[in-house]
Amino acid sequence: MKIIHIHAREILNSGGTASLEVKVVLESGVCGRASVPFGVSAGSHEAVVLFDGGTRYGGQGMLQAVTNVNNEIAGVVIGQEVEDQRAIDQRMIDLDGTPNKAHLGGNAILGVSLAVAQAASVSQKMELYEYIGLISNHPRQDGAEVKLPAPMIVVIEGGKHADNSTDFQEYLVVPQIYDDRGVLSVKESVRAGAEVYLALKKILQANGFNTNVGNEGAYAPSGMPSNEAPWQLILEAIKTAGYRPGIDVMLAADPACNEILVSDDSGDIKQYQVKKENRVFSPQDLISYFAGWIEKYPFVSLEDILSEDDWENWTQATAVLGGKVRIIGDDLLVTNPKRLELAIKTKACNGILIKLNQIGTLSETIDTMKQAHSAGFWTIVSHRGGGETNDTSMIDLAVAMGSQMVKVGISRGERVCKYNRLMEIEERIRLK
Ligand code: 2PG
Ligand code: MG
Repeated sequence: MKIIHIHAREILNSGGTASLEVKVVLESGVCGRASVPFGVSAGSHEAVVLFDGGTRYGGQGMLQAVTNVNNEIAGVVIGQEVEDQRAIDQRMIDLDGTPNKAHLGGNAILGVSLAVAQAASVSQKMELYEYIGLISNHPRQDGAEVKLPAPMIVVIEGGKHADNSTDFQEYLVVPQIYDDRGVLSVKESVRAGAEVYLALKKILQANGFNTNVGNEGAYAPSGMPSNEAPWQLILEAIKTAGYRPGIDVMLAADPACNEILVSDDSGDIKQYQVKKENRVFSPQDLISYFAGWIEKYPFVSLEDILSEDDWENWTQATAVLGGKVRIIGDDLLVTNPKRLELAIKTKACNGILIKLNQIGTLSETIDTMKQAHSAGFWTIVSHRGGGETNDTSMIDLAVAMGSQMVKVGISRGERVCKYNRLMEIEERIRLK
């Protein structure tokens, strides 16, 4: 089915600035629609988010990216068969001609890439996760036994995602509630996460902390005595909600250490400023610090415990900690197949965070995820910190590719729509 029309427009994102929505129309009249998010603590190796600069939306308008879709990209995509996802993505990559999509903007390219997939799935009368499964040669089985991604829920946030909170960015819970057959129940796991979140609110209040939420819908309490203190409160919340830490509900952390990196002028000596502890950490100090957390608390994974180019120390961290928990690369890998290849070769980590807009097309994201799974890496598909939208394609992607987890906050509309989509998919798959 041929694409006859493409239209991009500016929309609002969860941070009150602009994002981009793309609509693709087929000759049958079928439409596909998608919108793209971007991050606040983005890594420097990500595909470029093309902002307008100037004064509109504080410099973060997307009119140039909109124009790029409606003119240059439309020129190479209109007339193409919508089912040729890979060829369409490649046309846009070639048209862009830069290694990081700086010319057209990763936001412009991804908007089209996802809207094309949406239109194709509607045209084929398939759910998006079924269609992505088909084009990635990853056809999935339906039925009661199917394994779905577990929710990884940020419940306390700091760093760049909140003011006056912790130095580290994300404190997460990973509820894993199983049904009678021993299959993970998304619905019950989401409920457990929500109940822990609600219990945590009361515990924070009882301890004199504010419970306003940050960018990702997690609490952003000011005045935490240390960066470790949130874990005690979270463990208490898990128990108060009636769950067993380490059995029903596990923990995960994303300290986002790239954001606290302070290098010397040469960039050779890497140090990390941890203000709450009044200390400057070396990479070795950080590894020992997080090793201490693993001894004390039931973690499944630690993400970005070092900065984005500190390859040698990542390898060391994974050698020391990677047998106990998954070491996840986010800013280190930016969903990029080349960086992932290096990580596999150097054993720099054993899990990858997946964000569609870090690389900028659906086809490249699928390739990265396949490569990760073949190397035994976990894949965790993630929301973005600041400029999120109500698009739920990331959930369909995680289901289609068999990801271990999805990382999303559990309040604010742009987050809950993602869990609601995951629960809807579970119902569809299990009932078949
Ligand atoms: C992260 C993300 C999402 P941002 O670091 O994992 O939680 O944050 O989108 O701001 O980069
Ligand atoms: Mg991260």
